Amino acid sequence: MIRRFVFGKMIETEAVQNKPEAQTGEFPFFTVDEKEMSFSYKMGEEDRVYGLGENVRGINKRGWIYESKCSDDPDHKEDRRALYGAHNFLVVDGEETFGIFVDYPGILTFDVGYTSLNELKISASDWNLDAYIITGTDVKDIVKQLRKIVGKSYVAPRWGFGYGQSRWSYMDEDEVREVVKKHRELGIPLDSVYLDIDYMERYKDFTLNDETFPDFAKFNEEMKEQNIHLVPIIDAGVKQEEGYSVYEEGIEKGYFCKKEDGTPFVAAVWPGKALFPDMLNKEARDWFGDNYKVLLDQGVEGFWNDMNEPSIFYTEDRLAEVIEKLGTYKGRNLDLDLFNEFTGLVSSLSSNVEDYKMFYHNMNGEQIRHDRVHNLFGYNMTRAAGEAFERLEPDKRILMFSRSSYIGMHRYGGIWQGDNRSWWSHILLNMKMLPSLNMCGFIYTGADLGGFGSDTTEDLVLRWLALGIFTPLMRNHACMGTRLQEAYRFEDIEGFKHVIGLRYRLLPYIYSEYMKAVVNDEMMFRPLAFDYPNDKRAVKVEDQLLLGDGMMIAPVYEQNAAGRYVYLPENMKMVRFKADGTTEEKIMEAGDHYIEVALTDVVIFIRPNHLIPMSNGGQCVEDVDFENLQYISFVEDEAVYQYYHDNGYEKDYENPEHMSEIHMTKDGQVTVK
Ligand code: MIG
Repeated sequence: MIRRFVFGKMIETEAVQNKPEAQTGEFPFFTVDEKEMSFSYKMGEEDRVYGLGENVRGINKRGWIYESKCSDDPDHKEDRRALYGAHNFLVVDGEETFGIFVDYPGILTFDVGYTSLNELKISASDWNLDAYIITGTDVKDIVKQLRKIVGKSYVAPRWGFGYGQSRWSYMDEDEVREVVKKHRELGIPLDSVYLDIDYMERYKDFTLNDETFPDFAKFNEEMKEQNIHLVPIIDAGVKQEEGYSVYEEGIEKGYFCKKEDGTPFVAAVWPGKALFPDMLNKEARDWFGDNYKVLLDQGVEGFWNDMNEPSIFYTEDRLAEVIEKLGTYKGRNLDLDLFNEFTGLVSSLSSNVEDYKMFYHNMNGEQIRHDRVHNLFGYNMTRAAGEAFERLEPDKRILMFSRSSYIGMHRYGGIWQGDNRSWWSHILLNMKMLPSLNMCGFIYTGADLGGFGSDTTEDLVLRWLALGIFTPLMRNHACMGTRLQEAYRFEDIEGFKHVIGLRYRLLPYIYSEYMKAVVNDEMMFRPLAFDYPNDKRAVKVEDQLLLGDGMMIAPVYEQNAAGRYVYLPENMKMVRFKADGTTEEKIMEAGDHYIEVALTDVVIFIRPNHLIPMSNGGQCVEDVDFENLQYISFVEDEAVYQYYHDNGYEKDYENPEHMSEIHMTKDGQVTVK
């Protein structure tokens, strides 16, 4: 059951598509403090709290304070409170089990037993919000109910499930050609190459550098002949430059965010002085979206939207202020205070909250200051794109994922997990975010495999790939200046071929589970707690996940580990895919096991009476045979699998013809219904 309660007058986020009637009765579970603008709930000592989408720390969010405040923060450390997204949904599971979704576009705080161990306190910065209380039979049911009101998740084209190679920065056509050639020559599968900001002419959205990419349409053609999709980045800020048509047109029509005095708000981002299109204004959004046509017309079928928190390096006013202050430091002693003041001052320049109060959106004729709707910007940039794709390419699925997001954006695109680091701890963080994101409707997601910032190592890339082969978005991406980390840069090429190749073999299962999660409003990745709620051990496990109904994964996330401990909540079959092409299968009893996992092994666990459909693999998704399947299975009596199979580019997602039922008997007989 979903109950909607209205507090003040919410600024419409359009996250919820079918709003239930507002309730007038008492707000359940929480104590409401209107003055303090907060909801408090007394948690039972053993209650677990799930959700909040993209954020730091555990699957169980207890013991920290989180914020919904879309932030460009490349340090995904434990002491952070917010990353790029604002996902205001959580489920308390314990003495009482219920979900709460706070539909509120400004900054929110979720104190989950941080200030006081057993208190959950949600505080808003303004008392204008809708709060939904959801109760149901269990956590999965509650999640499903939320998903029902916020709408169906975005569906990526099937080629978007192939392996993608990215790096900031591939500077020109030849560099891209080289990446593709290396993969193809060595037989490392590949489906896409991502273009970062350097493909543009001086970081101008919807332009191409015509020296480095002289004939982009032709180049796209050349790539497509090799089954490679080029996926360019689009940034939120539009360069201020006379004669640049996007800028000129935006100014002429008044589509950029403005300051109080009505002049456009200018901030420094990649192109230098830049303006933010008013993504919250329908006309401006339509206009921005239509600009993607420039690239669609040249054969592009996918994009990633970046810097849309929106990220601000600095503004002119703030820079002037800082420079003035710095001037007053002359003659002072060079003590630590001065040093701290000075470094603090300089670092305060970027994404400063004060700057978010300097500009306005025109929402249905009303001027709304940005900070009140901060968390809707990235969402609406991606919505601009998604809605434009529906207009411009109605019959085609376009790959789209964003950095910043809010619940509601899941209808228009996926997300990637932003600027992680080449740290072992970030494999685990990547994994822990998957179920939380799935809860909020973000199913097409993945992290920068190998790590974005810092130098990576061969073993880290391999181990990370061994997780990445399961995530819908499987992309190796790295920051400029870091160690090169394309698979072919390393020594054990066979190992990389094996691990990446396995993705393509597992695709029938991964794609099918993805589509079912979307169509049925379910989660592709779940913590063990959601399926084994009465198993005291299982509910605490945070480094293993269920993938779909039949599979459990348990990636290795420590350097130099020979394997790891795995907890099995029931008897399962372990399947080990080895680099020499052999597969080892072993039925294991419920309980704890130490599993050896060589650097190029991939180990999965199959639940009883389940089967995993697989293919022969391929060099790209196009090669994969989704019809003549092979199976790995653990059949005690009979296994039944609901297989989703479509052509991967059409949009009739809910057509029942895409479903078939695969039965397998104990002696391996397969029938398909
Ligand atoms: O300020 O475009 O998260 O993936 O490579 C950095 C350059 C801007 C941030 C993105 C990252 C991308 C980078 N961008």
